[in-house]
Amino acid sequence: MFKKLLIANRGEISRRIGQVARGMGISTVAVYSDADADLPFVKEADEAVRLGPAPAKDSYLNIPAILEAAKKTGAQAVHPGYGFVSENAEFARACTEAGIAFVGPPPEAMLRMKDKSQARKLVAAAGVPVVPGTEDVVPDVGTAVSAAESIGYPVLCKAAGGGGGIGMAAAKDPAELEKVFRQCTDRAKAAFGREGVYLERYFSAPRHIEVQILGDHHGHLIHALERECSIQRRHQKVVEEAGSPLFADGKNPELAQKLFTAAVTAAKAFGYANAGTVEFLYSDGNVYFIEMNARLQVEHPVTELTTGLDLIGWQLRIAAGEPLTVRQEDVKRRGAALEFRIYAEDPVKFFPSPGPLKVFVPPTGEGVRLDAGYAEGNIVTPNYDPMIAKLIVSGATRTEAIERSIAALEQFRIEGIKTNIPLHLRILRDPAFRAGELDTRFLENHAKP
Ligand code: MV4
Repeated sequence: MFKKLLIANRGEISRRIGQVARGMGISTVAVYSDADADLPFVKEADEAVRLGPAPAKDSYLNIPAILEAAKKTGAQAVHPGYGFVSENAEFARACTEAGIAFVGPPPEAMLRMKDKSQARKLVAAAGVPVVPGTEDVVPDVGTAVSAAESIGYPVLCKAAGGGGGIGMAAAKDPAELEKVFRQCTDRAKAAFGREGVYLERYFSAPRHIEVQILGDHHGHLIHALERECSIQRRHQKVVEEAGSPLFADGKNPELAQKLFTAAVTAAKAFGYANAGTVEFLYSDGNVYFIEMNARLQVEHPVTELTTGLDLIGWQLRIAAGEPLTVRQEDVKRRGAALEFRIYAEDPVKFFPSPGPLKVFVPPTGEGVRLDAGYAEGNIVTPNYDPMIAKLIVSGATRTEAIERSIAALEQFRIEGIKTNIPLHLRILRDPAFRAGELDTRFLENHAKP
């Protein structure tokens, strides 16, 4: 096992990776920007190296500075967390070339899933169900209109270089598609420097279900069941859970099996290793692959709490070349878990709300875990994502997890900034949420103040 790990991230995920690593006898190196010097993840690390000024491009995205910090401290491995450099194949390659293990998938696998249109084609050829759509990027409006004729309207135009919903636009007829195709192409070029777009049939209110994957470098790859992440706002997840209410009490067993088989087949088609997530849409009784994420996800704790798997521990062992000794038949769900992303934002208007954490008293209780990036007295600056903590609550049943969540969120004391805790409580009290009736439009229609 590595003796020293550099964590190329910040906040709660840096802290969490550090805790797991130190618990495995690995010494940790935090890297930080000027804005973050006083945060817990810096203080708790065995060593800390300043990367640069607050802007991410000068600090957490500054690849030369990160590599320099790793070399200077003698770190044998780098864990990138999520966001920032986590899905950057060049960074992964630069680590390997410097003799430092990258805790993540092989760069070749990352590159195979980077172009979303190529990724679709690759997994479809392996037999994975994909949303009906074009096999490649669409070269011009005329081709788009004739392709849409056979896909059937409404269609969704997506940027091949994108992912996460950036640049997506739906069209209900050929006239709208002509407009949307140009718009989507222009946005793709502006956001990703590449103009390739592809078409899919548009589902108006799907559910978002994802499957956790773990694979080693010896040909063993398993899934660790599903998470449901349908409750989002502007492509930012708000509440995530394991398992999906779609499969509660043994419901839809054939569909669940189809989903897991599709996820494992997709991951193998990409030549995947380490921890990753395969994303699907559920609509009208079917699941469809949309993309794969080459990283540890924000919401990985709900999988950890319901399967007993130590995902970060496995990431480190796999990166060190150890075999994954967990067998597929050993992965069983016990209970349910919910994760609430606590954002520094107005709970009604959703404006960011940076400022000093004058009071920060997290809840305690049975099944309650808090992964926080900040402590009382810290200042939440506007430089990065507004997520300040994740409250993760588990129970023997979804209902028990919900009741415990309400108690925990009511107890959570935060003063100095506004947070979305009131929104979480509205969601938890919503009858549709409690019935497990979720879709990606949930917040448009429910949990209103
Ligand atoms: C879709 C879709 C409907 N139909 N694809 C948004 C993020 C990106 N990863 C995929 N997304 C969507 N793709 C088709 N063919 C609706 C969404 C979508 C969505 C998906 C998951 C979670 C929340 C969402 C919110 C709005 C739209």
